[in-house]
Amino acid sequence: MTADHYVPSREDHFSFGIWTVGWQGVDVFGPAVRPPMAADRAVRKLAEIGAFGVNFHDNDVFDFHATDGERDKQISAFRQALADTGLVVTTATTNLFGHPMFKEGAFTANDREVRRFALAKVMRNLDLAAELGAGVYVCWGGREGAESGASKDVRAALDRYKEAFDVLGAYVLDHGYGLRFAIEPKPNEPRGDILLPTAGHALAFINELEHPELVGINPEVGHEEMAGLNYAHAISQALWHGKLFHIDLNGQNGPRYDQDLRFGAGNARGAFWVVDALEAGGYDGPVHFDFKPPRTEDDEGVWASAAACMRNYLILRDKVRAFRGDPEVQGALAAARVDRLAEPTLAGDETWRDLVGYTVDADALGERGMAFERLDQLALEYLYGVRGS
Ligand SMILES: [Mn+2]
Repeated sequence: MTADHYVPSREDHFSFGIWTVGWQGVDVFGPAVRPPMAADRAVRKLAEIGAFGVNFHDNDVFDFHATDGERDKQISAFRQALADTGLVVTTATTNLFGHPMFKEGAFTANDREVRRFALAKVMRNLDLAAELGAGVYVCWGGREGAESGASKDVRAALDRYKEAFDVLGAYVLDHGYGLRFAIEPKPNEPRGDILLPTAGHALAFINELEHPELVGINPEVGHEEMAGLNYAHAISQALWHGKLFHIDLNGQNGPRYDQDLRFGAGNARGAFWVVDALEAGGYDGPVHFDFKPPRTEDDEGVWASAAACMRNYLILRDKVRAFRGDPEVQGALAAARVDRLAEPTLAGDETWRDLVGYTVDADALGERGMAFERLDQLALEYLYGVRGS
């Protein structure tokens, strides 16, 4: 393949959070290394490098303390940049973590006034999200959690978490907005232990809501991997439930702090299977990146790292398609009996009665090899670049 083959187009539906390229590099040990970036500049630059859409927190566009006049002015500039570039707002979300009032949580804060304000803040941004045409509203509860045992009544916190989604679901339905919510799980950071820590926890929680049909999940590569889990499996299960409303792609090197590397960096082998799972599972939402250009980068490095997220996705998509289309791989899949799993264990007219006393040649079955190593080596050779293009 030529290098030009990996240039993104709008049809690829790549989107970025405004906060990703706008991250100033403030971390626990040091201050900002880059100047603030207005949302409208982020939109214009993202359009230049081939993105299709954007996602924004309310406070990516206007300050927490903005007056109505300042808020309107910032929203107008954002809206103008969208109109000038043709970029769409795919997704929106709320900053319920930055202001000190949220240090102990938002929807599940012990202080009721904090919870009431948090809901009002989300409702106000839902209006803007609907107005700008977003289809998905992400909820990352980064401050919902605890560092110590007695400080948080987890069962009461889950009651309040449910109440929040029930109220917001009613708000969206009463206003006739075409918005659905996507819960973003994360195991820790900034809180010691965050509620709804993994995709599985969030999927179970959704079943308890008044409007479960309005709520799905937004799993992030790094967040599942911080919990030592397999992200491709997480999105495959979410797709199976019909709950993969959105994705946050980035890179991570195993269980450690949230690295938010560009997509394809970090666990590259995992990234190959992520693209494969999205392709195979028919995911048709925005291909969204939630990463942080490292603190080492200047403005030029920010855009190089954003462009590389899309480029790496396209490179991996090519490799995945070549892998799946290779007759030798298809032979290896057949040898591994992968297709046999699609066959129901019981025939259509059978019941448990047909399995009473069922016998097999157990030793012969136990002796059969599965030929998975050959299959996986073929995938690795595509990834390493010695097969295919
Ligand atoms: Mn992250």
